[in-house]
Amino acid sequence: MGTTSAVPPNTTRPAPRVAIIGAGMSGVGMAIRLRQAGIDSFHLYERNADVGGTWFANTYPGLACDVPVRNYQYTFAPNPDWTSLHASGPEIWRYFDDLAKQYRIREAASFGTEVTEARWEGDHWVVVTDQGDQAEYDFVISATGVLVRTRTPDIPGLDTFEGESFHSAEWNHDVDVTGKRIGVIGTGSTGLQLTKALAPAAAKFELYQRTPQWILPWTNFSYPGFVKALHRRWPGLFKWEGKAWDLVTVIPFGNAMIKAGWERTMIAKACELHLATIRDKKLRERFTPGYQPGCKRLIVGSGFYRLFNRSNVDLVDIGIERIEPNGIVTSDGVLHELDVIVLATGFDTQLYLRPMELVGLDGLRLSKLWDSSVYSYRSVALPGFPNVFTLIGPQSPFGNQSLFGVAETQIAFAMNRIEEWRRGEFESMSPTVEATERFNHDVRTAMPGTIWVSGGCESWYLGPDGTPTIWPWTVADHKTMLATVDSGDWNIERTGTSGC
Ligand code: NA7
Repeated sequence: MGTTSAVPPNTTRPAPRVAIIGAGMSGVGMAIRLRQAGIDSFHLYERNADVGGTWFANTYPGLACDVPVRNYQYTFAPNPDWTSLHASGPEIWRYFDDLAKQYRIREAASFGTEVTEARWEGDHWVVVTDQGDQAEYDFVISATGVLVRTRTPDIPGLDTFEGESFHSAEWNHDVDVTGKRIGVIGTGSTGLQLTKALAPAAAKFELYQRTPQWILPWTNFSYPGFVKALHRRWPGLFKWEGKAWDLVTVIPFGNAMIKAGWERTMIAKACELHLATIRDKKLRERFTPGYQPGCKRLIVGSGFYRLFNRSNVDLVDIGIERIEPNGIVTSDGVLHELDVIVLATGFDTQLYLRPMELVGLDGLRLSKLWDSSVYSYRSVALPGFPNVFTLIGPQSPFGNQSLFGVAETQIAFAMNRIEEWRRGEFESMSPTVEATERFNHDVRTAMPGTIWVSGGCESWYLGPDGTPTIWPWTVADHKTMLATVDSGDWNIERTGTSGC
């Protein structure tokens, strides 16, 4: 098996039929790469009504990305017109909208359509949807995302609340929250952004905190017009700015997550100094986490703590006992009367492709393979499922990284295999069980040094047995491990062979 070749092959083989499941960041990226390679025989399936994934579904006030925007875009489709270092949710969605138009993504997509099953039929896949359609493909690309299925807390009486209540990812824009009594449950990145956006104009704002979070102080700034003009005139500047942000943020953050060292110390110090800006000692104690910074996904931003000096803003860190028609009752028996309750309670992060069923070689089912926990081969493939590649699937590098860079590495891996197939170099390939087990053994061995294990917290990175289901090395390692195919790790069917 070779490495990269974007050159169309000298072969009479028909173009590969590719099903892309999900039209979010990674699915759209894959579709663009296929178009750029002259392969139009692909189809996207998307359960939302349009492209964008997370950036389509989430529309809550204050939504923004905490990764510098020059690193939060495809390197093969840079945008010179970003308005600020940290782009807002609507601006990121417009980026996808523009790309969808430019690369005719929507005409190759079924929206409002969920894939329920994909079956391997010996030499091709049959993809079945909830609309009753089915179609045949040579490859299945899973691009189903990670922060997708909302997690609704199991609080007694939630359904009896007579005000407005919704999850942050299902924002109800018919509700005018200005001047209302608002309770936000959850203190992740979403809870922080909502607090900054809603607290100033609320009659009363209460943030319900179960676990305090570390917050890295950070600021945003706008790009002046001349910077955009420069970027348009000399697109090469993007590379330098992207590389600079890589050096200042992406690489040190990545290193801090996986091993002890100056990066971890520096990030911890910055968070501690930020916390120390709270003058009121009692309030500071209530905001002080009991675990190391980075163990839960680090929150990035400034201006949050000082909002709690306002008379209309309160931190509620007494447990929630139940919800009544008029508001939330805490375990001290106090009823907090509210008009709106927002559930910023996160996502079920261990589902990935599920509830979709994949049926692979010898009737192997994904639900069986992932019975006790999700896993993969090097974050891109699954044993027993030929010609399936996963983007932003289990064991991808997640901790405070730009998922664009991660997805690009995985897309390049899938594209290289598709180009090889196009040249007739193989019929189907899937990683061996042994190689997958070896990879997972290496992952488990590397985990204890990571902040997600040693940091002493519960987080959405952890699988059911408490082991993180994410990549324990650097993004550079991820790139290296996916630059080539270790052919001994794969069952490869070639024409006229029964595997090697
Ligand atoms: P997160 O980061 O998963 O945060 C969810 C928050 O909701 C977290 O503070 C949880 O507390 C809290 N939570 C969850 N269930 C409950 C119940 N039952 N009661 C009280 N509090 C609860 O989700 P976000 O949407 O903020 O961010 C998701 C990702 O988006 C983020 O990591 C970035 O990648 C961007 P806990 O800490 O579990 O005690």
